[in-house]
Amino acid sequence: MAEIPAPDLDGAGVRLAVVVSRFNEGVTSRLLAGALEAVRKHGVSEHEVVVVPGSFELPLAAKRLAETRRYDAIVCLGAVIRHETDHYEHVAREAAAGIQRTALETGVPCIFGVLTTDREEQALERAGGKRGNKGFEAVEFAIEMAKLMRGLRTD
Ligand code: INI
Repeated sequence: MAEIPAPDLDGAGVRLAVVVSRFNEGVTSRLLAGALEAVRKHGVSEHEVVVVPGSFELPLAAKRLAETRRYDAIVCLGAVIRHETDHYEHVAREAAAGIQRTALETGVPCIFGVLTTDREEQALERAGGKRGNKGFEAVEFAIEMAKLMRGLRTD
């Protein structure tokens, strides 16, 4: 068995943008609180918070922010909760695909901090409830990826 090294989570010198969706605000405000707690805990040097109406809009805002080259990583936070129609499927799929495409097209890590659940209760459990806070975790992943990408630079 090989040991996987722990991530470098020192946020000194790291600049992050956090894009958060207003839709399902009862959940996303908790994700944002978790994200900001991680920003403070790990000493992230700079951060900006940008609000979009829904998770479907996360990729476009993330892309614009990535293209400024002002950020080492973009954290995308949202909560997509299943309702009676298949609207959920479209929003969740496009948010996930768009966020990944933005990362691949810009070379700036974009972290998928979007909860996709059947019920609000399950989302709340993962937004500071008994299953942790996906927003906090998303910032830690962003710091790890920012550091990793610096190390992998070819120029
Ligand atoms: N947006 C979400 O972030 N979560 C949802 O659960 C959701 N649902 O289920 O409708 C949702 N819809 C709005 C969507 O993200 C767009 O803002 C809207 O379609 C306008 O483009």
